[in-house]
Amino acid sequence: MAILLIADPQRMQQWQVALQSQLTDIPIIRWPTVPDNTAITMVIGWRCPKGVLQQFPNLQLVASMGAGVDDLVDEIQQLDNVKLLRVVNPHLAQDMLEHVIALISSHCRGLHQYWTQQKEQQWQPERYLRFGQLKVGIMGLGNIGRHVATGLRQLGFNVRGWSRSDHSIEGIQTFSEMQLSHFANGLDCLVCCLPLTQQTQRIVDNNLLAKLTPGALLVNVGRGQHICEKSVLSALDNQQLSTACLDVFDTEPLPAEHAFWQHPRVVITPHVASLTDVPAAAQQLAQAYRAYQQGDSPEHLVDLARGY
Ligand code: NDP
Ligand code: OXD
Repeated sequence: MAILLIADPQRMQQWQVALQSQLTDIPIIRWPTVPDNTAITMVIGWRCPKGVLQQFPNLQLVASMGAGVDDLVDEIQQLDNVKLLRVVNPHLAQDMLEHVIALISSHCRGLHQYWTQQKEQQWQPERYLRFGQLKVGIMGLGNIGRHVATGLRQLGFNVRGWSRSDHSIEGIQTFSEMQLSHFANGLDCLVCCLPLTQQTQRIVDNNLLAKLTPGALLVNVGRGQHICEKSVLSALDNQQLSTACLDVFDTEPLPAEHAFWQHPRVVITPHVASLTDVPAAAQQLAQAYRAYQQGDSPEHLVDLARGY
């Protein structure tokens, strides 16, 4: 029995150290040096090359090194009896909340605009917005979105949340799948914390953006494929959006020729909104591995039919 890591060398190095300290009796191997494919019972990966998992005939568990599993779901569906796990922990949710607070605060205070004006030595004071004046909508109320929604509520924002099923969260107006347009109507800020599935692909399109208050802020921390890029660019150009803060992209790293790089009102962060805390995540996955070996069901299994 052995666990195989598949990711970039730096990530594999961190994970190997963290996992080996939890699972001292299990060989932790780094792709692509695999002495015996039949020994691999678990793969822990990030952006695994397509088709690679089929090489391991005794594979039982696959885990994502992050919260998102969109690159793994299709492949696991092709394999017999392989379970998929993802990382869930409070650090991921809190770090995401802090990222979102930074962006929305900057929007309220016009910081992005002032940084641009500073380059031209322009002095153009404008009244700022108070947190309580903003209606913020969070798409996705899972481990991350729910924490972001409640954290923003505690800061005084008016918060709405949208999810597939019904949720009840104190102080937050919640909407379920069929109520998307009602949810989006009149929002000053839209934050996407969704997982990528067939249902959520390109969900931020012309129709959705048109429901927001003119001059709204868009924050995408889900996946690049959640937004329709053309719609976002045209909403920026016609002032329906004042700023788009994008952390995730169709292709990462974002290609050099992409229009987002040069757009004065696009704020780009390189998929760092919330980074996996490797020791905490390794502890979760080591426990899952042990539980599975003992015949118990590990925590945080992905529902393959739902896709998240
Ligand atoms: P969860 O699975 O815990 O939550 C997903 C939420 O999305 C749930 O509330 C779910 O609804 C809702 N949802 C799913 N499908 C739909 C749909 N069709 N319509 C409406 N709501 C839907 O995921 P996490 O909160 O842990 O993570 C969310 C995503 O955040 C990840 O998949 C990843 O893409 C992204 N992420 C990005 C990071 C970054 O650094 N940029 C870091 C970590 C994560 P319901 O509650 O009803 O099931
Ligand atoms: C992600 C992550 O899913 O970094 O994006 O965890």
